[in-house]
Amino acid sequence: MDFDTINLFDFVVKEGNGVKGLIDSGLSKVPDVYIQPVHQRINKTNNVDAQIAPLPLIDFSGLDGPEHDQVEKTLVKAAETVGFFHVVNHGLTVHVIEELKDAARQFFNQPPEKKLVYQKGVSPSPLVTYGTSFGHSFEWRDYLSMIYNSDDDAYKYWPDQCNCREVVLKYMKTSTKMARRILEVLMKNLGVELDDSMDETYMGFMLVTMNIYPTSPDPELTVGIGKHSDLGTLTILVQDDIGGLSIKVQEDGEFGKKGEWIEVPPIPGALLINIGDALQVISNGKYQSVEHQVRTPNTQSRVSVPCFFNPGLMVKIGPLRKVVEKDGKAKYKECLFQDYKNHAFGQGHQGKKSLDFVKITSP
Ligand SMILES: O=C(O)CCC(=O)C(=O)O
Repeated sequence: MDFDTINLFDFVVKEGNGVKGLIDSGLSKVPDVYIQPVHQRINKTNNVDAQIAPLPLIDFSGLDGPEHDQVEKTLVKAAETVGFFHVVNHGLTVHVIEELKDAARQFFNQPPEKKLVYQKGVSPSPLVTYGTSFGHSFEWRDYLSMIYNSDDDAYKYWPDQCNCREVVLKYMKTSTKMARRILEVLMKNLGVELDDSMDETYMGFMLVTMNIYPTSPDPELTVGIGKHSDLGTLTILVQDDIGGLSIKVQEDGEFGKKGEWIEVPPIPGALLINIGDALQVISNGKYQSVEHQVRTPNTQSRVSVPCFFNPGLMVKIGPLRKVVEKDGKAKYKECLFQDYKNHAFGQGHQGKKSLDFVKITSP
C-alpha cells in the first residue's frame, strides 16, 4: 500500500487499523512521522546492553515460609535500588498467563471494525479504550486499556470477545492480592501498617492494558514505547518471550552504572513488577520509580499486559508523615493524584520529568 497517496491518519486511526494494520498491509518503509529523532531511538549506539546482572528474582511463596524475613529484605532492597524485579510462585497459573497473551493477540488480530468500537469517543464507556499513539509521540504500538471500577462495570463494558474480559478479570484479582502483599511489606519497612482502609490510597484506581508491538520495516527507526516511568504505586507485567523492554539504572551497582540502559529478558512464567512515581512520592524517595522503554521487535510482534495500581484519583499523594519526620524534610509536595496524572499525560513520555511537578527544590 502506498501511504504517500492515502491518508495515514485515516487508515491508522479513523479506520481503526492501528500500527498493526500498517504492517499487515505489507508496508515496506517506515512513514516519516514514525521515524524517531536519533536520541529517542533504542539501539546499541544508545547504550542498551543485554549483558547485565539479572534483576532480583523473588519467590513469592517464600513470604509464607521460613524464608519470610529474607524475602522481605530482598523485596525492600529491590524497591530501593533497581526498582524492577521478577516474581515467581505468584499465584497466577501458567494457564492464565497463556490465556492472557492469547486474548491480547486475538483481540488485535480482529478486523479493524471490531476494535474501532472501543476507540475513544465512541467506546460504550470511558472505562475501555482501544488506541494507538498517532499524533502524540508516534510510538509503534497499539493498545486496549480497561479501567476497573467494579465487577459489574467490567461485565457491562469490557470487551467479551476473545476471552478478554474473563481472563483480564482473573489476572487483575490475583495481581491485586499480590500488589497488596508487596505494598504491606514495603510500608512495614517504612513503619506503616497497611490495612484495607488504605486500598483507596494505594490501589484506588486500577487498569489493565493490552499492548501489541508489531515489527516494523526498520525497527531501529521506530520505538515501541518511549522513555517513561509509571505514575502509580506498582505495575505488574505479563509479557511474552520476545523481549525488548529496557530500564535505566538508578544508581551505580551490580546492575550497571547510573544512567545506563539495560535490557530485561523475559523469564517464562515470571511476572515483572516495578515501582511507580506515586510510591516514590509517598515514600519520600525511599522507593524508586524507574524509567523504561520498549524497542520495536525485529522478527515477530510482541505482546505485553501491564496491570497498573494507582492511588484513587481524588487521593492526595504526598510523603508519609512518619518518613518525613525521620528524614527531616519532605522531598515532594502534596497533590491530587488526578492532577499528577493529568499533568503527566499532558507532557507525553519524557522519562521521569513528571516528578518535577511535585518535587520540592531547595532554595
Ligand atoms: O510492554 C512493556 O514491557 C512495558 C509497557 C509499558 O511500559 C506501559 O504500558 O506503560
